[in-house]
Amino acid sequence: MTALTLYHSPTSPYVRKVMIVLHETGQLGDVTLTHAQGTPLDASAMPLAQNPLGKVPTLARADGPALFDSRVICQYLDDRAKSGLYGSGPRRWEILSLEALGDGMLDAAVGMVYEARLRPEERRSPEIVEGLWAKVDRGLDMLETRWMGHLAGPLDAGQIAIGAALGYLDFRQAPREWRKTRPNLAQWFGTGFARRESFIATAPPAGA
Ligand SMILES: N[C@@H](CCC(=O)N[C@@H](CS)C(=O)NCC(=O)O)C(=O)O
Repeated sequence: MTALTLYHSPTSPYVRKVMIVLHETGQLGDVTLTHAQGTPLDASAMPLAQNPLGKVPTLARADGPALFDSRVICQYLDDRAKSGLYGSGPRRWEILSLEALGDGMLDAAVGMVYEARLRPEERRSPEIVEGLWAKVDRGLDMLETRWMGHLAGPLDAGQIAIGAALGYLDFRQAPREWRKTRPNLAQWFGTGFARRESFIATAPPAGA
């Protein structure tokens, strides 16, 4: 079997996607985890030789170039385990779109955290923060109104991305109360996805 090293941070929702796939496909034992954490302001502890973008997740392989980003890694792991998380036929396009939606919501939510943490207070922009939240908000509305049928189906990579995104909203944006106007999505998450062993086992450390 190929030696795999995953550059990992326990608070990264993109890493969480990959970890959920590893759990769900029974590949956890095939991967060594190496801690890496950084920001656009300090990439010194990031795997820059493997990923010049200085981001996690990055998956180093003994038999080929490192893989990034989370979408590529998740597809690689799915292919490696032949687990079918990306589906086939028309459903594949739905799954890829759902994953793109989850990742895009994450990009906006992570951007909000960077704005608050990395920028000095006097240079922060409430307009940018609200503009980023508006992306998340519209994404949540679309999930509630158009995607519940798909979410009710068997586990796939799109659902994993949405689950990781909702988990991150609870972790970093709880005061925004995303559940308030999305009862169906809240139910799918609370009574289904969030109860999966893979999701529980990959929770970010409290207080991090
Ligand atoms: N599109 C990437 C995003 C990865 C990402 O932004 N990861 C964050 C951690 S949550 C990171 O490494 N940030 C460091 C930086 O942006 O410099 C993916 O899906 O893997």
